[in-house]
Amino acid sequence: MAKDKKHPLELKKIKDLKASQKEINDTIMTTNQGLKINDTNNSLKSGERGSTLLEDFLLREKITNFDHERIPERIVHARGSAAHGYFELYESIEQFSKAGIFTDVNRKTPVFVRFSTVAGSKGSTDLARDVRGFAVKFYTEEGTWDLVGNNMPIFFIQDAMKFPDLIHAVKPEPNREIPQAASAHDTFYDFVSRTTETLHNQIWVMSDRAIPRSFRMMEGFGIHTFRLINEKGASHFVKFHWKPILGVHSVTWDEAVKISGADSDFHRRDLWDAIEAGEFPEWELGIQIVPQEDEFKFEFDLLDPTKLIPEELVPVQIIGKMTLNRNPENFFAETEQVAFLPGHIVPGIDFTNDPLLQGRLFSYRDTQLSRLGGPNFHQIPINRPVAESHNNQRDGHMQMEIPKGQTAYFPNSLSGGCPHLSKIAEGAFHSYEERIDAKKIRTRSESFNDHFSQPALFYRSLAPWEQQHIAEAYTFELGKCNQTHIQERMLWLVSQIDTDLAKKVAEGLGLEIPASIQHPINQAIGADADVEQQQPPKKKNYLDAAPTLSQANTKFESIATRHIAVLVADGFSMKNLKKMKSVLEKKGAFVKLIAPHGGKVMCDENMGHTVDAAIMTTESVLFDALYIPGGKKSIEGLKKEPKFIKFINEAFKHCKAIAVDDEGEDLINDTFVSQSKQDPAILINKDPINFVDALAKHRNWDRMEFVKNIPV
Ligand code: HDE
Repeated sequence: MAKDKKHPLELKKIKDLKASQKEINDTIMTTNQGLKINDTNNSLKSGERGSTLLEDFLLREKITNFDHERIPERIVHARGSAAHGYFELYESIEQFSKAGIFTDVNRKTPVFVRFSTVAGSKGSTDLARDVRGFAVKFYTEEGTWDLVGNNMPIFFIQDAMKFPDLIHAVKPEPNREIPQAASAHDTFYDFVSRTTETLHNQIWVMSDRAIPRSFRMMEGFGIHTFRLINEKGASHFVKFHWKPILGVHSVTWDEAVKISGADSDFHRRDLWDAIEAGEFPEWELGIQIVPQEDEFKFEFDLLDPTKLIPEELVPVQIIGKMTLNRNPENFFAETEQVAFLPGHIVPGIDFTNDPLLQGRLFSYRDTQLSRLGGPNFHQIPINRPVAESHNNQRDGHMQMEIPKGQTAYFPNSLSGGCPHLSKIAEGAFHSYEERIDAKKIRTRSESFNDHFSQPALFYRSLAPWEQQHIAEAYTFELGKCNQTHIQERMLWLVSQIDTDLAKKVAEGLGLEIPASIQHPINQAIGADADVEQQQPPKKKNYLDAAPTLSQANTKFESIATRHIAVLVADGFSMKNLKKMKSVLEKKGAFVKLIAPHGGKVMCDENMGHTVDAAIMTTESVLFDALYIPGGKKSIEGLKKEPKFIKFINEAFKHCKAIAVDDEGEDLINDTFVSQSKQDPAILINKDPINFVDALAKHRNWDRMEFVKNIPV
């Protein structure tokens, strides 16, 4: 197999690197036609102080190009960040799939991955409470495969027909374009409370999954049930999972709100910086396989995208790893112009009849036609396959090739029958021959009707701190709604998921949980929806809990790429810092010096150290943990600047690890930390390895109850 085959973009990069220095030095500015230019600062005028002449083609070319620099942003997932990388298979799964990417362990398949929020515009904050897109383009030798997923394993709706309603409800309200990148408003909960199939994805959005610490610390899911097809043509159902090597970690809502102000590019920067530092983000690819004959074995329908298959029922088999090792060189050309299409599959992978997936197969190409200006968007470098393409498609806006020859039809004899067809045995795509014998009908399958069991399972499976975060999130979101009847309807629905949860939320809202609600709880029943009725939710307790759904059971091994704030002023203890820093950096953490001012800060050995950030330019929420080395003079200096106290109190409130040495203890005595010195993540004069252990646990959530009422 072509082990060393490189994607054209990778080859170009190597070539570019060689050429770049020469280009930077030698390239002469020209017009788009190659005409050399000697002035790009002044327009052509009738005299030094006269009017600009229409004749000025240099001005017109420059401004016209600028006027058309923007293209329509994506209708959803507008805000995104992306990176290049590759996928490697651990072992062949040829018993399930004939796809080269799943059978050839010697391949290094190039990928381009775009992460995104859903609701916000292109310039909105990274830390919005939202689902994250997780779209992977595999440039395989047999053609491009796009796995266009999210960071949550289920979706809001069951049928593509509801997608415009869902998005219209969550986007800013159309009369006043408020709120931006937020689901906390009346129209969204009006829709959710009348469309109970949304409740499962909705409770995931209320969970910490919706405010990740990093793109690098989120799971990814293909969501829909797909098929894998083997060489014999046999089909297995499959769900795809991405498992981050760094584990699944989130920030708190209070941090998310503050990060949005302190650095609205937080996730974008984090991804970029990690790759630049050589700390390449990695995910393992997992599959859940369900044999064809087990299609009806579950309490839910495999075709229903609002349901997940608990890993406790069908374990995830890890089959390979994806590594992101290169940042894009141009945001627009790559991250903005990339076009993902769920319809891009390769032999060995196929669709199912999931009615959401089926609608997506139409939507993505359709949207790219207007977003990228015509049918030739596959010719844009980032969208080009590595597999060669030949067909009789011609012309259209932005045709960038020069197709040669007399013929553009099939069959032909004038071009020797080319391009010719190939046989299935030679790798041609062939749809799985599913037997269909049914009425043409516009309805929803009865088997999709249970909207409560899985949200309840999810809630039951979480740790107490995760459940508390969910209660707070519902209270915040519903508290932002202005209409009491919408809040009450939501309270009733939440009470059907979990009574205690609903009670907590009701208390926060200052409302009673209604005994019942009017109007249908399931709009999917169509025209009858106008009839007032009470449909009891069908709950199926097929599992007491699914621990794999909880972030409490993720990986807590690595501190690589964690950001540690070290608070220092002139006179800090060099000995302490050196000891701590060497341990942290050996484990891949990023250590940053925060001082009262920028420039240099002096240690007690009279050496100047470059400050990474002056306290006025940074915030506690941008760091994972903090360390205060001793040094009497340094502590006195830090005490003079009140923001250091706020900085420490916030880190404490957000349950982060805090280490202090020697006189550092004096500083924390002025903060709320002093009331909690027994906390295992507060380390006073302890060996650095204890700090590493506390940091690897991400947060000490046991502190949550204690810090709940501290006024920070
Ligand atoms: Fe999308 N979705 N979607 N979606 N989606 C788009 O395509 C759509 C759905 C997802 O980084 C759009 O190129 C419909 C599920 C991601 O470029 C659009 C339906 C899942 C991205 C579109 C869904 C997704 C998109 C907007 C219901 C998870 C960003 C721009 C039938 C499995 C990809 C674009 C990127 C983008 C339509 C449902 C994930 C309008 C009609 C379910 C990650 O075509």
